[in-house]
Amino acid sequence: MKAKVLITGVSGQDGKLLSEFLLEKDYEIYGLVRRIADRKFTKEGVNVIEGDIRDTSLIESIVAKYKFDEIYHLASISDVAYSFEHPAEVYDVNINGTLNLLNAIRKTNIASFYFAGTSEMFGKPTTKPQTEDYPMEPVSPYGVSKLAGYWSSNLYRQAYNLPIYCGILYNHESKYRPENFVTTKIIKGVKRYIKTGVKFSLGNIMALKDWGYAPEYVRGMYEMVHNAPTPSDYILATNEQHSVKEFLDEVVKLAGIDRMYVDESLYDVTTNFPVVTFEKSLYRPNEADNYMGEYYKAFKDFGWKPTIRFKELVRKLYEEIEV
Ligand code: G4F
Repeated sequence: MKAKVLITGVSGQDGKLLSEFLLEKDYEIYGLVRRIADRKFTKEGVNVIEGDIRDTSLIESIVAKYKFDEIYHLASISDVAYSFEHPAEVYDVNINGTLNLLNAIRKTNIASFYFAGTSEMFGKPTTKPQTEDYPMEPVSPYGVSKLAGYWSSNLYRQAYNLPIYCGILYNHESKYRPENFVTTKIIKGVKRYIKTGVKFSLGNIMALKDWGYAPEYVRGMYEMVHNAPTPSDYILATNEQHSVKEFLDEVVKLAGIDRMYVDESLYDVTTNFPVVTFEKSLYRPNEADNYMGEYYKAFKDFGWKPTIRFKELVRKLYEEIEV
């Protein structure tokens, strides 16, 4: 009999990648989708369940009916800038949605439950690299909401002896990232400039992040819940740090643009046209940065390590993302 898995947030980047990964492993896959978020979502091999993670009775009934072997809880509002504009909605979805699932699995014999934590829970670290026991002091409503989900997952793991695994994932990118995330915004913006000559805008390009390739991170989620010696918390990251400006410079180089920074813009030296302007209005009220994650615990416990490093990541994304 095939193992049954539920992926919440199956229409998001990680949900799509994880469902592709688990299809190869012959799982019976169920994916929870909030239609309001993704009306047209279908994927071959995925049984789509429509519903809102905040709907307590729906979540309880789905978990009781299908008796999943594994649940990967990836559903959340994950746009950090949006969380500053709509904190109440973000708390509601990210915290109450997680609680609904945690309460539902208490009544089942699930083999494993994965909670999608994030580097944003660390806030603005003062030292690097960060390990799993680095102080968690989030600086965005999104980070606060994820920390509440993370602590709730830890609490349920301890109090009820549940098989709950928490990933603490640093930025991880793929062709499935929408344009409200900076990697896709930069690649599409530069490609559009080449086609049309139209510039685009960015916010704070000095922010320091640890970027990896998302397909390797969903493999890490699977390996964590299957091969970790006991349910625990694990950082998945690259242990490298790069600024948004470095990412932009790499993309501009791949596009063959000879660049020059003047005041608040990046210019194409050949045409003398601006390619990017930097706008204070796109800065966040608080910038969460200085990220660099130490993935040693994941490597030691279940052999996970990233193989795609910064320059290769940018090149792959540049090739994979179309305008
Ligand atoms: O691509 P971003 O929007 O990702 P961010 O905020 O780091 O969050 C992502 O990674 C987290 C860690 O895994 C996740 F928890 C979260 O859910 C999400 O997946 O922004 C990256 C950086 C930020 O420092 C931002 O201030 O780029 C900077 N930035 C500069 N200009 C911009 C822009 N970000 C966006 N989205 N758009 C800009 O114009």
